[in-house]
Amino acid sequence: MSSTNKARVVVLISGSGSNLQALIDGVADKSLPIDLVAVISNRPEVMGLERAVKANIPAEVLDHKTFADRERFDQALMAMIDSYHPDLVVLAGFMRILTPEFTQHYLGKMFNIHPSLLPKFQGLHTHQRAIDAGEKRHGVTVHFVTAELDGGPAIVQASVPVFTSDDASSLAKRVQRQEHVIYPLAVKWFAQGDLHMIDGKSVLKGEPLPPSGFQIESDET
Ligand code: NHR
Ligand code: GAR
Repeated sequence: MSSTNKARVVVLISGSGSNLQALIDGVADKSLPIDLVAVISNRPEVMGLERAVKANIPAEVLDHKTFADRERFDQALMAMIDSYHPDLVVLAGFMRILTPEFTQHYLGKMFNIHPSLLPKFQGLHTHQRAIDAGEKRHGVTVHFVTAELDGGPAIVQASVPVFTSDDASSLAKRVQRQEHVIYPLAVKWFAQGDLHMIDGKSVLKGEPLPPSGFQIESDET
């Protein structure tokens, strides 16, 4: 296949970009048939931007603090993204809530990775909340983005054990190792044309996925 008919992917970040790195590594080792056409951060000077530059991917900053309101930030972000003509938009640790106009514009073409076993623990500080709730297992979910925060149809979910010795940081590390497995997997399914959002559900190879998505269980410590 020539590079011109690979799926064009724009990645949105706010921070360290380890999930971005997992995608970059998949492209580099040829396991992920996509073109990473741009990385956009709402925060200047984050490590994810350096990762993009190192991988020769156009890296842009759109600082939300320079906009009067969410609507105007989202309009500018949409214009920037669309200038790259993406097939897929990937939120990878992107920390700004998006307006319904934005999510509608990319409906069925935008993923998020959320560090919990959705529908449990929507929102922020998920690792500490899972520990405080006494959960035996915790994990991460890739889902299509809809207007409902962390509420779009799940694609794939990986779970890990929670140990009594865990704090939020040790648990986050265990979860993040799974993030770097399942995000490239979901992006690959989409790029191959195997994954669609149909009638508000995730459909893989013609089969509707269960509400919590394709399940992966890891027992690594
Ligand atoms: N937008 C919509 N409409 N739907 C989703 O499912 C979204 C979304 C935007 C981001 C990621 C999400 C997560 O995985 C995501 C999913 C940020 C916040 C938040 O409260 C909540 C959820 C997520 C990301 N952000 C604060 C805000 O005012 C800012 C926090 C900060 O800057 O540190 O936007 O968890
Ligand atoms: C990841 O753990 C991701 O699941 C989480 O932020 C981290 C970003 O790491 N996402 C959210 O909390 C979304 N609100 P990264 O920048 O190294 O990919």
